[in-house]
Amino acid sequence: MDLKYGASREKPREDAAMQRFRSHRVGQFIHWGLYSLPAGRWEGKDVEFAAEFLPRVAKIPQQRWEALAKDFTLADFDAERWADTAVALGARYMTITTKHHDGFCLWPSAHTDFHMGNTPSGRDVLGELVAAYEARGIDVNFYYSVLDWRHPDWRFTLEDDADSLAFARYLDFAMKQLEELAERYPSVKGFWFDGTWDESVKANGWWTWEVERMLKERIPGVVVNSRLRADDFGARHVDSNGALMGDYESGYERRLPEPWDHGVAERDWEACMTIPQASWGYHQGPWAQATLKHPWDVVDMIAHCTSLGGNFLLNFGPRGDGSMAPAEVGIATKVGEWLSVNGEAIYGCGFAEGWDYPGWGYFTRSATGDVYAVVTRAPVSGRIRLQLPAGMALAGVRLLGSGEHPFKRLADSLFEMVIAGDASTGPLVFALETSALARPSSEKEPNPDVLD
Ligand code: JFZ
Repeated sequence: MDLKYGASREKPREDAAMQRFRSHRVGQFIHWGLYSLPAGRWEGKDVEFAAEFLPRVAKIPQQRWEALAKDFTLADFDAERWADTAVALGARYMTITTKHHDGFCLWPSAHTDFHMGNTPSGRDVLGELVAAYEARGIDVNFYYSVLDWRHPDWRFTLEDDADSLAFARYLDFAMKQLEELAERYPSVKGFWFDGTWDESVKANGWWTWEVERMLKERIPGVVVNSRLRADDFGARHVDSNGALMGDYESGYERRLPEPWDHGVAERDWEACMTIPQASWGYHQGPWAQATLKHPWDVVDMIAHCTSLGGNFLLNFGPRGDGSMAPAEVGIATKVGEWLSVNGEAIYGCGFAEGWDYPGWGYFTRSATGDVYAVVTRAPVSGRIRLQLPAGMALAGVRLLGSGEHPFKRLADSLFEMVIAGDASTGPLVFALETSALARPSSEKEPNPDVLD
């Protein structure tokens, strides 16, 4: 069907900027705003819900929420230290909340008074972050919530002409803010849109199309997530003809595709993940702090995403004083140490066509065709089987961070290794050297799959 505001292409983008984004694989997400100050606690009571939703869940009067701005003093904020945590994690890009659902902006926007420039420090923290991260070679992307709880013209639904008029003014405001971001921070590499699920936005697919067009005109190579987009009929992410809108799919939110769902690898995609069970903004309560993920669980998710051609965006919730939570820095450091040894199986790698999901972890493949076995779920037997694609044999195995590793052949393209990982080193990664099977399937050898 003919769409005016559908996808702009059927196949993944292959320009240099997109290849760069795709090769990153590991990103640092940051949720930071006024909600970082109460950090999930209001009037002495823990509110067991994502901290960035506190004003809604605890029904906080608007003036009291806005009054938090005078306490946002940045007593312990240093953009350089944040950027160091991204380096420690091994992140190649960072995505920061420029404005979340409460409408508070981290940059001094000319289109609202509700921004960091009107807090005691008056600093442009967004500008400081862009400079600090880029100085370390880390790409910066902007998260922007289209949903805005504070703006008087925001509407969830459009019931009458008055709503439509108000919402048109809102969309104009948001467009101006996005133009402002593009103009003030032209080195930004991507935009990550959120809060686009309401009927009001779905009824204005033209606007999401126009935002994508505007950003791409102003910032050559800019990468935009699918969550921005709705088409002529309000279809989101994927248009009414089944083509992906935006440049990559951003629907994997605190969940990952099934590891055997190889069809996912045909598109670019990114999954985002919290460190605690379910809060993006920093939540100080035991509800969140008791559930922090283990670094090896994070590594498992990174390898999982890479094996299906996706990026993994790990979220950090810095605290209200501007400092990073030490527990999150600790996790980042462990993951980064693992990546410094094993990153050749992650960065620039993707789906290994022809290699079935092995159960004990994941296969990944580099741009030059090297295949890796990332063993995140080692069996208690200490043995793993490597089923190679038909016609292939294993010619050598190298344990990353160590050296040659023994293996034996069980049948044609089926091999086995004894592995000895432990919790201190984390998941082991093996680089697999392959060759063509020396001879076709022999009749002399029994087929282990067939029972006599
Ligand atoms: C949204 C926000 O509401 C949340 O605060 C956070 O910023 C997160 C990254 O994005 O939450 C979502 C968005 C989409 C889904 C679930 C939660 N989804 O598609 O399932």
